[in-house]
Amino acid sequence: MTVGLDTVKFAEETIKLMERMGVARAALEGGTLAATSPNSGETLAMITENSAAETSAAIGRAHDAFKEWRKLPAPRRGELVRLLGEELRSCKDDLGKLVSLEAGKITSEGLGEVQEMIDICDFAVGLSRQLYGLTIATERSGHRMMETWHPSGVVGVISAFNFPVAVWSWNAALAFVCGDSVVWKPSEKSPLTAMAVQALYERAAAKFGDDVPKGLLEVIQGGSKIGETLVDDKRVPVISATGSTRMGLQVGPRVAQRFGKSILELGGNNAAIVTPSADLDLTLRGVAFAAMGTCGQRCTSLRRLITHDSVYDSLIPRLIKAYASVKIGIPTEEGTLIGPLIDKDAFDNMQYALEAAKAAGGIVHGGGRVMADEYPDAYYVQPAIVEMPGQVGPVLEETFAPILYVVRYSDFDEAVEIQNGVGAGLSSSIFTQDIGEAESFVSVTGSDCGIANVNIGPSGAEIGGAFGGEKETGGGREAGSDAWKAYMRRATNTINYSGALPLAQGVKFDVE
Ligand code: UN1
Repeated sequence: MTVGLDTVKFAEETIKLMERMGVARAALEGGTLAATSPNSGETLAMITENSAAETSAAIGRAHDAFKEWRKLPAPRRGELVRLLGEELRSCKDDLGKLVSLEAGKITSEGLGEVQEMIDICDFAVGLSRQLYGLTIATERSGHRMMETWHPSGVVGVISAFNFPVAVWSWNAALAFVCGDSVVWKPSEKSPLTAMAVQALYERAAAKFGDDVPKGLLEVIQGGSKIGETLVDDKRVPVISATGSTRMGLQVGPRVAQRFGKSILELGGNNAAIVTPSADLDLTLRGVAFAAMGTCGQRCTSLRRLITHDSVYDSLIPRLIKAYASVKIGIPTEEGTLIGPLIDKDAFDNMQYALEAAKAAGGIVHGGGRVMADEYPDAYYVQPAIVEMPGQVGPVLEETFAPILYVVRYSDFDEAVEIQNGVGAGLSSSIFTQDIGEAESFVSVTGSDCGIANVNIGPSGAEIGGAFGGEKETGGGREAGSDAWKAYMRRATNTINYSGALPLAQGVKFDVE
């Protein structure tokens, strides 16, 4: 571990930020789970890990809390989320900084993550007055048919390091207004931001008053063992899990086996098609942010650039130049655009993928390690562009690193086929000025992803839309639109006020 002036500064700063947000210093010392900063490799804190038994007890408390919470009118529940939004507003700088320190995001992206939390709180407050069911025409006179939405129960949230707090908030803000309680297992790579958010939640709950039950939010810290405990517990009817497709393959069947519901937000292998009519200046900027932003560690990061032959030579050399000149560094330093990879595993995976790409005939630009002398325990890399002879080898897989594979196409249908020709189905985009191509791309015969954009990259979605994807991305939807329905159970009610008993479908069943 490096112990230089800078690294000591990170730990001190982290503890100060956490204390300001209401986390006691004692909770950051003496535990067995190390919170590490990817910026330096330094240990920021040693926190307490939870056992399976503690996890089970936390689920029990959340279950009890749900039974009380569900009785509150939804707009009253919305008030708690409004107060949480206020806490987030007042601590936006501190929490954003903590995201930068723990997850390695640059300042504007750390702040952006907190803004995403504030936005979903606002959305959920409005939603708390809009949990509508339908009234449906019945075939019987003197009857009314309607649907009612009821809270589901405990929602288990398993989140990833790359959006350590925003993804929790998409789930929790909705779950709370829907009348559910939440047990949250953050990534063991980002436990501190979760602790800070828990403390901010406690502040909001204290302001809310006595009718917020204890246990409405439980945070459990640790690795896959406690994740499994959460996933297997029948008292948790909904599991929302964000992570790799490999993780989803474990979680999905286990939850299904006990007839729980899962909301899976898994891997993405997101592409952009650059057509002959694309505005190349706009495309360049769109591609640069989507592919290099967050050091390529968003589920929505751009990984494949499907480029028309006619624009290849005007765009790709410019892009290679932009890649070579982008500022890589400590994410909180002014002007930095690319922070570190999360850890050594991420770096190794990136290098394997680049080797595999070379073996498959790819030409690699960039991709090497930088700043290793200064920060031997941190993994800063030059983002990589790889010119590929086709969609083969590592191009078919998601590697959570800043690698952009470029492939050529000559025919529009072929481009859409390449776009859809991978296992994942999260996000996609097209750069074009041709309205026919744009419409085709978002049409039934176009992109098969949960997100399909025109003239913006695949990443950086707003919370107002439903977020998630198809195929190996898992099919879940979170955040906006009607994603709330996954957090509630639906009842269909038929009410007979006729005094007679006409049966549906004209069935006769008369008894004396
Ligand atoms: C993720 O990477 O898990 O669309 C979520 C985006 C963000 C969310 C990404 N709003 O890039």
